[in-house]
Amino acid sequence: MVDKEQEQQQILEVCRRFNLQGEYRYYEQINSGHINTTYCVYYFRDGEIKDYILQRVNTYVFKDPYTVMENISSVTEYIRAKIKSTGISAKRFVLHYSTTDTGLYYTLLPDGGFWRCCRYIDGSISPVDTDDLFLIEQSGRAFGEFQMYLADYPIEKLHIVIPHFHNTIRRYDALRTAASENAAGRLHEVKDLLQSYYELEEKATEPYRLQKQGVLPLRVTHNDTKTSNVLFDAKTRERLTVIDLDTVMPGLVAFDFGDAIRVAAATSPKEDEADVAKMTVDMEKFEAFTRGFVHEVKGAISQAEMDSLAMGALAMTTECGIRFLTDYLDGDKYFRIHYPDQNLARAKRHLVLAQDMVKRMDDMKAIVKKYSAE
Ligand code: GN1
Ligand code: MG
Repeated sequence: MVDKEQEQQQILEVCRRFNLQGEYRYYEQINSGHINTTYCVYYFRDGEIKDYILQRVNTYVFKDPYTVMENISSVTEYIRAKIKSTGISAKRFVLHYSTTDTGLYYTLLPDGGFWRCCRYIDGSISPVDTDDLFLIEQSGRAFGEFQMYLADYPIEKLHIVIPHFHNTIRRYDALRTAASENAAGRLHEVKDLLQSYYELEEKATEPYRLQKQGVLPLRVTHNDTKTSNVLFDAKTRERLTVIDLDTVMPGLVAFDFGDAIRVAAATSPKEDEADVAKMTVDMEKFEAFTRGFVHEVKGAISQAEMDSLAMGALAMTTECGIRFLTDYLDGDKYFRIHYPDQNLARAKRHLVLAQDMVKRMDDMKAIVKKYSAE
């Protein structure tokens, strides 16, 4: 743990190492992510405020953060070159990470902290929980577009930064292990919840099994497609780019689509919504996201992939729910929490949403079909 003064000193040191120019003003912590520690730092230069995003990467989660930065720098350069080749400036449409004097995309502090820095995109916003249909559709376009930018990226170049990340079968195994170990002594509280999640196992693991059978191909995917991981233009509200590229790895289109739906298309976008009675799929939001996403990927993905999208929503909602439940059983070691039972609240919310997806599967599939046929 570092206190406020040490924190400020560390931040100033990181800024110095990344050669941030101008006059330092202040910094603030951004609390929306569950894994890394994120700050926004403000400098004054050429008569205006310039902001930078500094992050201390969580090395409990990302055991080899060097490979994370290799993936990110390679993928962002690839997208930048692609955008530039169309004659447009890529400045606002892809992240730009800073380098140190020695050309590195990271710096290590004496306490072992692994830090990186990127320029904040001017005039951008990233709403954490949105109900806005226009933004939801735009986020669908942003993630679909991301896939398309990387459709011909040499997938074998990517490092697997977290092995078996969206392996839903292993996620269930981890849940069983956590339940049998009962490290935090909380098993008795979650017996019913566990049982309900086990009932979803067969359906939730289907996309993963289809990949193993060779029906669904691996592509370069983002793997963390929350709406809060999209930047929008503050004025036009159109998408600018997707952010949080830590988990860019080989994956299924259905995972990127589905992981987005679990947040973007729920009646409440809050991951820990306590009022579970109101948790259902909001079909208007589902349609908005699908319209955006399918518009981008249509023609480039196979029929089997298109048919798997709605299934992906159920798979990713369930998978994320069991990850929260596993962490609750383990004693909250993985996801950052802001109050004691937050992982439990997250797990309950995701279960109710996943159960509703089972009921609405045919309707969700029909919407995907409608936009893929257009
Ligand atoms: C984590 O750090 P953040 O909030 O972007 C997690 C995702 C989960 C997400 C749930 C590396 O992402 O997989 O879907 O929380 N990232 C990692 O909100 O585990
Ligand atoms: Mg993330």
